[in-house]
Amino acid sequence: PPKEPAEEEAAAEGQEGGPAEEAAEEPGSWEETFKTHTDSKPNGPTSVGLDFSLPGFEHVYGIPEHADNLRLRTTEGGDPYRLYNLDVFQYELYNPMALYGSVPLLLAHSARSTLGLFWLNAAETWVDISSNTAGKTLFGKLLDYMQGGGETPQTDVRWMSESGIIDVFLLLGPTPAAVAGQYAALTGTQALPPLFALGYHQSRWNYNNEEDVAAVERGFEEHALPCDVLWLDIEHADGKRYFTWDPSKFPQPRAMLERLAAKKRKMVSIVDPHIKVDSAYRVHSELRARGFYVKTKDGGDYEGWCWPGSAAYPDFTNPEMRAWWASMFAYDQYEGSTENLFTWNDMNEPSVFSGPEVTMHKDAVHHGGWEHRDLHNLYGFYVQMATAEGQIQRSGGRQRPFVLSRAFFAGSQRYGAVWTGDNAAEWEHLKISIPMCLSFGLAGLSFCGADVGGFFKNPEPELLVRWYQAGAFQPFFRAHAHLDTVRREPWLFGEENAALIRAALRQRYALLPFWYTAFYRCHRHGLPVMRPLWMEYPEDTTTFAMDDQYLIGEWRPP
Ligand code: MIG
Repeated sequence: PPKEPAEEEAAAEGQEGGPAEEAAEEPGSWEETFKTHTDSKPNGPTSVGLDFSLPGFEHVYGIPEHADNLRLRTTEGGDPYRLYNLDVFQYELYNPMALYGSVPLLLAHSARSTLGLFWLNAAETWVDISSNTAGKTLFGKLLDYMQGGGETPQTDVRWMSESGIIDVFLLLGPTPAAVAGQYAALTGTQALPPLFALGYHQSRWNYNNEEDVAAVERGFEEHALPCDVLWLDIEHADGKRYFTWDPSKFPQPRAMLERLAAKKRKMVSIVDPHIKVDSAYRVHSELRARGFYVKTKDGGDYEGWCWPGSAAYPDFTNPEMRAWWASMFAYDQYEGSTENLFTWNDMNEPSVFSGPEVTMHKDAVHHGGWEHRDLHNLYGFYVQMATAEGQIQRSGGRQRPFVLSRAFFAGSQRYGAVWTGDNAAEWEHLKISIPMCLSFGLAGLSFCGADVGGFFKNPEPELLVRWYQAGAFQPFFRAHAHLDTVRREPWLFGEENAALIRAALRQRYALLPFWYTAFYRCHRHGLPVMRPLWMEYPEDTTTFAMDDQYLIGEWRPP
């Protein structure tokens, strides 16, 4: 919240003594420039932080999203792990840099016990991890003594956030399952997906028109490949005006959806949160008239450049705006939509092509006067929340929603699925999909997957086949590909490869009741659907750094 005027003066004049004065004079404290961007920092320099010492713990996990091993590394001498939802172009692997989503939950595990640290702060956050045996706390030294003089390991964790308050929850376990339950009690459990959503999803950027959709569906039928859902990316909308259809490519969306429904198939269309600034576009004119857009520091509607050209950003932190957004999914509001149409929320970090680090300026202003800085990592969470609410409402509360989101925060599991964003058709990306999804699961996000086949580049046939075989055993199972890639529907790689992919898809469908039950249990108890081995065998130290094996399903209660 804004500072008291007295505090502001004190800080500005450095009346609090030496350090405050230095801080105030440090370049960038009050106004910072980054490339061509300026952050006005009207509240001056702020930050909160806290150090934790974890005597007896050597292995820490969690704080997704990072493209890294499941077991976190120490960050000494390098950058800390960063939590700041960003639209990253071609992300690098084994790297602590921020990606699309953030969950500030860290788990520590040893053969004796497991605990969690939940740092509830949605501002830009950094986490430093160091292994500390020399400068131990008294408790650490006592542990050494109790264990007969041997050196017990200790991990130190430093949390730092740019703004907000210190609000931290210590989850004392002592078992992995107990920590998962404690975290679920705070943030909720995974929403139970509708059964179809656990089947196979076929996506690409883009299926070009209604004929293309029909031909792809026919391909699945003719090759006896099970598939429940076809996806439409941004090109389906009229000039990237979401909630509309391109009139020449998709002139009869309702008839198309009914044809799919006749085979019990579903469709997902993308609805992004950047809204084209165009007074002839009803979504825009209503949002503007109701004052529902995020504002600049000077009070005007915040505008940035994105897919539609000039775009504004609905303020999803405003409950009235979310109610309005939800109402847009009513069948008479979203024209051409039907019961079997579901939603994909992309670009909700939010992505702003013209903004600093491709996101929103931190001094933009939200409902209640909060700066974007204070709640950045929550924006995407609220987009998915409002969209899921819209789907529930349109069915009169009778049907479960399905919404895929790229950005997320603690608690996003209550609103649907997440995926690992723009990976690449490379073996290393297939490999890292496992620890990335395991890490999501530890942070409560059980319904997660990676683009099967890899988003960027063209997979060689063996990589595609292997990716289907792996993806069939990950919770969210969707093939997806970039606009510029070669078409890769499973039958395009010869009969032998199609047969291998068919076998993988059938394995998935043979186990569908098993997946559904696993999700039901997760929904009830909060234990991840896809789990690292150490959760099941907490005393088996050989499992603590495993990235390439995991368990699905039955959980024996502790
Ligand atoms: O700037 O909608 O991660 O899955 O196909 C790219 C187009 C925007 C990024 C998503 C990707 C999607 C693409 N989107």
